[in-house]
Amino acid sequence: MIWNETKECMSRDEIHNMQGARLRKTVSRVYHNVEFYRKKMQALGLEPGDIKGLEDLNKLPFTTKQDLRDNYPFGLFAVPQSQVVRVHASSGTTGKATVVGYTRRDIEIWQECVTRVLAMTGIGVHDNIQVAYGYGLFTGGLGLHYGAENLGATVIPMSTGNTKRLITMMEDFKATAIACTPSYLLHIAETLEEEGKLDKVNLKVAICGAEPWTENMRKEIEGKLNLRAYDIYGLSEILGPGVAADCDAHKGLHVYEDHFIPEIINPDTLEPCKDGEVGELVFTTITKEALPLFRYRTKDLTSITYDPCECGRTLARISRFKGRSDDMLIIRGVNVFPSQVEAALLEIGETSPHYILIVDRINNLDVLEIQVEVEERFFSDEIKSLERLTKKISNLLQAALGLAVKVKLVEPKTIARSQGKASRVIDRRKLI
Ligand code: DLL
Repeated sequence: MIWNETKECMSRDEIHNMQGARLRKTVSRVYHNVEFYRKKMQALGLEPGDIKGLEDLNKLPFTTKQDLRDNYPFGLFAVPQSQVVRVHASSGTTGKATVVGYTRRDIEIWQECVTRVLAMTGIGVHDNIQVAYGYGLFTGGLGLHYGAENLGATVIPMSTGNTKRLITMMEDFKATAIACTPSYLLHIAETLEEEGKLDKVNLKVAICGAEPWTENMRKEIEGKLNLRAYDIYGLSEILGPGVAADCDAHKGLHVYEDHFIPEIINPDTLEPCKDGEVGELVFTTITKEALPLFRYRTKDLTSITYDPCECGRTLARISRFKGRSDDMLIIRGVNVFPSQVEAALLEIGETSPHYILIVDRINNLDVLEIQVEVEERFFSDEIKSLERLTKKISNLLQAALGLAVKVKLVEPKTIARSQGKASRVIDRRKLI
């Protein structure tokens, strides 16, 4: 196994000391260069010298996406424009886009983080990797691209847009690895199957992320494509892809704690959660130059453990994401995450991982309908088998969610496929 022992296998004391020292430096630099944080700290009666180490982290103010929007586009940057070598931005479906910036050093660190992830999955200089995340303002494409190039692998910069061409090149260029969203990889698998090419491609590793997916989905992908699939996490505000990723043990994602300090908080009380307890993930960056952030609230829900991993790494691990707090649906008082539906559906052999949740309000009552694709044969067989399967899925989902749901089985290819982040929910209540 290849890993960078000096950074990934330090003792917990060494990690703490390094984080403390980097935090002190960051706080002082930010205080002097970012008016927004200086004012926030002053309002709390804080001087940079009050942050002596990790034990003082919780004195610092939180940062939210709204703070980035309010300071659009470059208001939170801690360096002059001349030192910024790249910007990325989120799509900003609601309100303004969130803009992030990088100095040359930030780009180098980002590259190194992604390189570590790829090395952790076993990718090396002999691999040909298709990067099929979107290139452009989204961090997925360029993030994976430079990390893979830095590692010395051969990059095939596909971006998204043309699945047939991607498959032709996968075959012709003998791609051994692919990086894309898990939902897009399923679509690629489906297309390979249709074209009778599943055994003509030579993929060994997939680096999937940018959206929540379950362990069942990971196994489904591994089985369909006969490869090893890994989970990569990141967000543009903190870095882009490469903040954390899972190793061969698949027992949580290792956080690159030499650059980011993770915390898990209760999103209602803002108090820290115990290790192993699910809450909102919060990050403080400790090496970022252009856009350092204190205690950024990601809205991503997970838990953390500091126990050493069986792979030998000592870095903290966050569990596979349950979803985002703003993805959570509240239906007749019950909290529902799309990931719970996915996990339950994938327990049943006859369904595919293509599903959508539709929430509606009928006669003042919230109703959840789950549409899921099932194999063609259920539609050609006698009607009873379809009814039987509908009943089986309804019972299973009711038990998993604690809520009665309406299940509609649909034919293959009915639910729209996505090449980027999949959209799994239509909430018609918001449209009323
Ligand atoms: O999605 C960065 C990325 C690109 C990560 C490629 C991995 C691979 P944003 O567009 O800013 O950045 O979206 C960040 O996506 O807060 C999570 O809600 C979600 N997300 C990202 N990776 C995962 C993952 C990129 N592995 C938001 N599992 C985050 C679950 C993920 N959710």
